[in-house]
Amino acid sequence: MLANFKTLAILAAAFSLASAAPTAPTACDSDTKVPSKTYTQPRVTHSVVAGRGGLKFDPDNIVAEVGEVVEFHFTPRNHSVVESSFGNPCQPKDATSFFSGFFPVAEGQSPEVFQIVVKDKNPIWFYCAQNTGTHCQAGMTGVVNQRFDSQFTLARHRELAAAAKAPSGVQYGIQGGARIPNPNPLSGF
Ligand SMILES: [Cu+2]
Repeated sequence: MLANFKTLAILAAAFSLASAAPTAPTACDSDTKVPSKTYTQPRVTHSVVAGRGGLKFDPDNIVAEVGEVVEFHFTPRNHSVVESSFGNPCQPKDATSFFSGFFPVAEGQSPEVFQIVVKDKNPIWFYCAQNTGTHCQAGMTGVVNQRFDSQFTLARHRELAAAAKAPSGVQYGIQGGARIPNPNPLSGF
C-alpha cells in the first residue's frame, strides 16, 4: 500500500516536472523518462559517525566549504541528528532545522545515512535527540564551521548542553537533508 502511494507520488512529481519544462514531453514519454540531474563536479563529502567511541559525533568539529556535503553515519544504538543553535543546544533552531529521524542499529552501522549540504559559512550546530540516556546533555553535539576566533566555541556549547533541560526536541518529520542508502557501506566502521 505504502509502496503504491510512493510510486504514485514519484510519478506525479516526475510528470509535473516534465510538464513545467519548456520542451514538455508527451504524457507517453513521461512514463519512461526520469528527469536527469547534472552535477558539474563531484561534491566533497565529510563523513561524521554518530555514536563511535561513545555518546558523541566523530568528528564533532567539521570545517566545510559552501556546497560540500556532511554525511552522518549511525552506529548502535539509536541516534539521530538535529540542527540546533549555539545558545540552545538540545532543541531545533527553528521550524526549518534539519532532522534525520532515528536510526536503530544493532551492530555495525545503519544501511542508511543522512546528508546535508552546507549552504553558507555560518556555523551549523547539531545534536542527537535521543532522550534515553540524554545524549545531547551528555555531550553528543557538534558543529560545522565554528568561528574559531570567537567565544562561540564547541567547548562552551557543550557546557550549555550539559545544563540544558531534557527532553531534547525533534521535528515532526525527517527534513532538511537526504536520508539515503549508505553510498559507502564498506568504509570500515
Ligand atoms: Cu545519540
